[in-house]
Amino acid sequence: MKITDLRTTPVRLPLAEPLGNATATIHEFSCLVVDLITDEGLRGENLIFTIRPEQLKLLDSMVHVLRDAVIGRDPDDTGAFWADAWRRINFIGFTGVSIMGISAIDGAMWDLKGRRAGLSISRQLGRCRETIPAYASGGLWLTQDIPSLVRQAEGFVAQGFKAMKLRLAGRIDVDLPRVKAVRTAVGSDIGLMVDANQVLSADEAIKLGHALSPCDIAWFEEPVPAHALGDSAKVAKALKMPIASGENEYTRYGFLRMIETGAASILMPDLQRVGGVTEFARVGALAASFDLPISSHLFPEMSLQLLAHVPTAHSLEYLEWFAPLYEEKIELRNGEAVIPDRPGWGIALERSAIDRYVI
Ligand code: SMN
Ligand code: MG
Repeated sequence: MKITDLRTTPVRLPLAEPLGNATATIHEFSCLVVDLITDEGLRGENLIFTIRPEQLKLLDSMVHVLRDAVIGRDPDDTGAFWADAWRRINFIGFTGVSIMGISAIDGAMWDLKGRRAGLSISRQLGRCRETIPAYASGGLWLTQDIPSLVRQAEGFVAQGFKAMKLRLAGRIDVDLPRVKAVRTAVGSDIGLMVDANQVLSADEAIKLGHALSPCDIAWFEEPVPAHALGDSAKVAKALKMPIASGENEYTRYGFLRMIETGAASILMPDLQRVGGVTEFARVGALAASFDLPISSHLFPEMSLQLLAHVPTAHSLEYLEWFAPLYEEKIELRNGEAVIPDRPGWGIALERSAIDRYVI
């Protein structure tokens, strides 16, 4: 069996309510569906996205630039594709859009390989578990006031979530009352994470971390700019609460630097930025070598397959952003997500929904 075609479909997914973190207010997602087709008519699929519509053509171009690395290959040869694509991006760079292009094709190839074998991606990689704790991340935005935060946090608890994440502004006067209100509303048994989306200096982060520590913070995410690994390590040393980071990190080399510098003790690879299934699994092995927990960033429907496999998997970031594009919803049981064991990703894109939102 050989891969004979690569197709992309641009999709615009509008949001009912804008959502805000410390760096952006998001009104819509600009997605790219990536399909690989074989000479036997089998198809493998993947999804990447950007929050800025004007960047979508860049993602699309990058995927097509890597076309020659995948056309003609056997779908099982994911490692060979990855190595070939890596060699091809030498001149344009080993991070950023280059890796997003690799991720997009790599994931579609894994889906194809799984469908061909009749096995889930996690079964092909090797499964460690059937379920994974899911934390509620689709809410508690900066665009909400305190009564709305409290209402939503209580709703998450009622849905069975045992943990949730709140976005920070990066200012003690703004953040402390918000975090306190949510902690009071959910009680002491619920994990409460906070995410500063890189807006603080190390000293500011240490001050804010100390101010928030009576609220029993499960992790402090991206306190400082993602590239400032030394600053992140300084924050990690100064605070008792764990530092989580990695959504803006690329490939195993990036995660190795994070580990070596002590920048974070909870690693958060993102399927689109880390380098796809192939590289997420490698980062999983790297994390396991240091006994460091892994929590996935975004893409919950697909990340489940990796969290099944990674020995030190900690939690799933659960949100329903892309749920309208999928045939099935993630099954939640008492705050845990059930990891599908159906061929490929195990949760397929709904083609009529793609047609509805196509640009
Ligand atoms: C996040 C990432 C992208 C858009 C909005 C929010 C956030 C997360 O950093 O961790 O989900
Ligand atoms: Mg984050």
